[in-house]
Amino acid sequence: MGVYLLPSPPSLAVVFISFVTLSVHPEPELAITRHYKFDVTLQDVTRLCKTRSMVTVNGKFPGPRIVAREGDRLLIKVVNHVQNNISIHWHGIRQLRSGWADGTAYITQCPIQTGQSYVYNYTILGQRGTLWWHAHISWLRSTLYGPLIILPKLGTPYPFPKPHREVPIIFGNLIHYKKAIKLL
Ligand SMILES: [Cu+2]
Repeated sequence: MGVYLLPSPPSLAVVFISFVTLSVHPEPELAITRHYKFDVTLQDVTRLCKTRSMVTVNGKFPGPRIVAREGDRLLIKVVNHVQNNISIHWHGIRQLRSGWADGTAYITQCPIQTGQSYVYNYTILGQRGTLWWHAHISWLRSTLYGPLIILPKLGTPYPFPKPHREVPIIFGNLIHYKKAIKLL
């Protein structure tokens, strides 16, 4: 005949420690997970009176802005609809224990091939301010880029008087290839 041991009930000490832990940390976790989707497509874009076909994210040039708060987790699904291989680098983000999400093609990941997708998954720790994201393969970064804005945690003030308004400004370099070739 076997002897069956019933699991013992939680001791008073365990119950007490759990109660103390809940009492010390009554605030809910404020960090959230934010979802973005980047569709990489070819798009006709007109700038400086010229229209050209370029690789874009969601048809925008510059690309869409990402906004998060310090401590948030970002899940960004990148879907490649163009003929080029793609990877997106999150410039300036410290990839702490998420190096595979850095986006440097052939270094931390294989590029995303035509018709394929990849979900970048990382948490922003100890950083705030305005950074940017850009393609990290070939010269695609010339048209694939956009702002990455990290706000302070809720309830944490800026280290300067709160601005009346914030407007991200991105500098890019648009080359009209026909003229450039003629100059050569
Ligand atoms: Cu970069």
